[in-house]
Amino acid sequence: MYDVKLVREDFPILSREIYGKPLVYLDNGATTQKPRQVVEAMVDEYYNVNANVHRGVHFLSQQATDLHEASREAVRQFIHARSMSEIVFTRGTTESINLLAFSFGEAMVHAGDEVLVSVMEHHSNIVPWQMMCERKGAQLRVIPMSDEGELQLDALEGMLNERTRIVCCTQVSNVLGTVNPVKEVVKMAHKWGVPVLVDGAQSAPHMVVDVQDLDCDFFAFSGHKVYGPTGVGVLYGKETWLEQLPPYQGGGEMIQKVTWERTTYNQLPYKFEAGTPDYVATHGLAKALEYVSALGMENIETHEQALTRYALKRLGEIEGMQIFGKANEHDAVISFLVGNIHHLDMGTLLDHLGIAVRTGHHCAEPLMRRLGIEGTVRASFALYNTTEEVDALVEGIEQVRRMF
Ligand code: C6P
Repeated sequence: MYDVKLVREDFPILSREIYGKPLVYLDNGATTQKPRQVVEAMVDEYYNVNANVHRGVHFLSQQATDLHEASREAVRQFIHARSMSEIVFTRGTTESINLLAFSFGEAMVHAGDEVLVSVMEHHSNIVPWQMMCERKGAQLRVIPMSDEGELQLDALEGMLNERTRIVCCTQVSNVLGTVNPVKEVVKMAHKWGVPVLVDGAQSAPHMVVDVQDLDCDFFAFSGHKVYGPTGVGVLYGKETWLEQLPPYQGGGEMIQKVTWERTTYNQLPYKFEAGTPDYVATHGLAKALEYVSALGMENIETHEQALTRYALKRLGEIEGMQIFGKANEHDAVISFLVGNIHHLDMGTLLDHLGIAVRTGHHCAEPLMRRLGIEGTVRASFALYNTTEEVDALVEGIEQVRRMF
C-alpha cells in the first residue's frame, strides 16, 4: 500500500504555511521538494567526510571518492545502464545537453547536415543544438505534433534522411504532459543509423527508466527534479558513442597526461568531467534515487497517474477551462487557461491561497507559438501530492474565476 500521508512526513517543507494557508505545492515540474534522507545525508557528508575526490591518498578523500563512485553506480542502476563508464555527472539536464551538443557537433556534424528536434522541446533541448548548427553550418529541423499534443511519427519518418545526424526528443513534455513514444522514435532513427538523445528531465521522476530497453543513445536528467539536490545531473551515453566524442571542457580530472606539446585524455566517464565535481550533491542524488526506489517507481507512477486522472476530470468540470495537451499517454503535468483570465493573474491569486503553480511559457516558447498562446498555468504533481490538494486547486481556481 502506498501511504501518501506517511510519505509526506519525510518532507518538512510540506507542513509550511504560506500567507496563513497550508502550502499546496504543485510546481514539481520546476523542482521537487527534498526528503530528510537526502538533506541529512548531505549534511553528514559535509560534517564528517568532506574531502576532494579522486585526488588524495588520505582516508577522507578515499571515503568521499567511494561515496561519489557509489552514487554513479546508484544512477547506473536507476536508469538500467550497462556500465558505470556510461554515466557522466553534470550540473543538470541543461549542462548534459550542452555537453553533448558541443562534443557531438565537433566530431559528427558538418555543413549541410541536419539535426531533428521536436516542437515540444524545452529551450535546453533547442538552443544548444541551434548554437551548434550555427557553428557548423548545419540545419535544425522541427518534428511537428498534432493539436492533441502527440508527436507526428509519420512526419518524422519523412524527415529522416542521409543528412540526419541526431534526433533529440523529450520523453515527457514539461508543458503538455505528453509521454512521447521514444522507443519508437529510436527504432525509426536507428534504421538510418542515427542516434537519439532522450531528454528525461520530466520522465525520470515519474516512471521506470530503462535506457537499454529504450535503446536510446543518450539520456539526460536533473537531480533536483528527482527529489535530489540542485547542481547535479546526468548524461548517459552509450560507451560506443562516448568513446568517439571529444571532451567538452578541459581541466583537472579529465586528463591522462599533460605536456606542453599535447594532452591525452582520461578514460570514460572522467574524460567529460573536468574539475572538482559536486561530490556532496552526487551523494545526495544517490540518496534520492534510493528513496524513490524504496517507495517503488511503479508505485509512484500508479499514485501520480491516479492523481492526474482525477485532476484532469475535476479541472475539466470548471467553466471556461481549456486544457493544453490531450495526448493518450499523459504524465503528471497539466497546463491550462480559464476563460480570458491571464495566466499571471491566475498564478498570483492562487499563490495567495497557498497554492504554488507555474505560469508563463515554461521555457518552451516555440511550443507556445505552435499553440497560439503566450503562456499557461501549469500544475505538476509529485509523489507526495494528494487528491485533497487537487480539490484545493479546483476550489482556488473557482474562487479566482468568481473574482473575475
Ligand atoms: N524545466 C520547468 O519548470 P534543468 O534546468 O537543467 O534542471 O532542466 C532543464 C529542462 C530540460 N528539459 C525539460 C523537459 C525540462 O522540463 C527542463 C526544466 C523546468 O519546466 C524549469 S524551466
